Amino acid sequence: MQNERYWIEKERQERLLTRKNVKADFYNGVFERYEYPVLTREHIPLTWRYDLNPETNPYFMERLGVNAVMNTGAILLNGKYYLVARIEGNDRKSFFGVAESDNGIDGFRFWDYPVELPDICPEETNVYDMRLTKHEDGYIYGVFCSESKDISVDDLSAAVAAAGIVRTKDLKKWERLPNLVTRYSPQQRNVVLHPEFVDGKYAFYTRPMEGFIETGSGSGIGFGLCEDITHPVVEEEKMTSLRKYHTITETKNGAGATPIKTEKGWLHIAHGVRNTAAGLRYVIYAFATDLKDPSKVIAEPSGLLIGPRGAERVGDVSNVVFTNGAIVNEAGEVFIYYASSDTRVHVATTTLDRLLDYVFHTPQDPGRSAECVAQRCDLIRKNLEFLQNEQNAAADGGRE
Ligand code: M1P
Repeated sequence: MQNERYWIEKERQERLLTRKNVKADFYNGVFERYEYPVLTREHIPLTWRYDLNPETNPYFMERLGVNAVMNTGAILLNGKYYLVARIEGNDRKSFFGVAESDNGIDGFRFWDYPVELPDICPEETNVYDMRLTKHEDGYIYGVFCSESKDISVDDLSAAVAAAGIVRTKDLKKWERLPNLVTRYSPQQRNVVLHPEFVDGKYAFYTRPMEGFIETGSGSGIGFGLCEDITHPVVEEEKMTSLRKYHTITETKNGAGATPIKTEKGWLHIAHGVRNTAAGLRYVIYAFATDLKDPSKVIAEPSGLLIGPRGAERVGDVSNVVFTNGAIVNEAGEVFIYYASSDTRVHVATTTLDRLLDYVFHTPQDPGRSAECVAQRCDLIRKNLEFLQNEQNAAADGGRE
């Protein structure tokens, strides 16, 4: 017989899973925020956490607790919205789970089992942050961070980050390929596979790093080509979106969602990091690259697209928003999945038209306060003139 508490918890979870999401009272014209996160640790099935047998779990305790659900890869398949979430156990190890929804804004439910990745790297300690790419070769690729202990130094917390690669057709059976080798970057995180061949080769967005946390001289998001995805090597990385002094990318940045193809260019939704007295602050920004040369930035609006707001600001790693997945549906609606403070997952919605308008018509960062204030005064002057003209036209209309 089930423990009575099971039914209480089951009912409570059912209320959470069936709760309708509603647009939050937030407006900036660019995207909508939502009242509720789309995934939290409370969404994790009870069967993943509790031993339901009262003989072996008389107190109905969580035996394998889950600490956080965050950073999700995202994909639309056969009209359903799928997130491949980073799930962090109480033991700090992350793994992946697939959650499915009919509409992309609520009702996400995890499948019965988490993803069991082929275990081909005995030294791999942790895996996280999968980006899903529907590639023109017919596979869905998942590129994720594969983390191992750095045994070359005498430091217990030293680690090495590499890009792990898996591929699938159905998110159920996963084939693991060797980790990506980047000839000149000792560490890699935030690696994303471009959905199309470039010059007949697989193309990766990379993030050259000198250390596990610090990018060192790594100057931004990199881009490199790879001949053979089954023996993935990137010999050369050139730079795309750069880190810049006194901007949201000063400390580091990294590719996020798989780039979205539009008639004006590839749309990228990435993250930028700056340092503050309160620690690192992660925000989400957007830019576009050239359709023929996806490494060439052709538009980069000033500042952040999504920053941590309200309750999003607090969590295991506070002051962080991070994305590694977005979905565009057939109606041109865009769903940007982002985690806040490494704790839970939210959705922001917009449309392709609005995102393109944002990316191509938001002014660039001129780089200095004096020029930023001139840029703002120019906007104000034009607005005041516009309002005056409107007023004049209304007054003229009244006189006629
Ligand atoms: O803690 C914030 C994020 O830190 C890392 O991002 P980056 O490599 O840019 O520093 C990632 O580990 C990410 O998972 C995490 O959300």
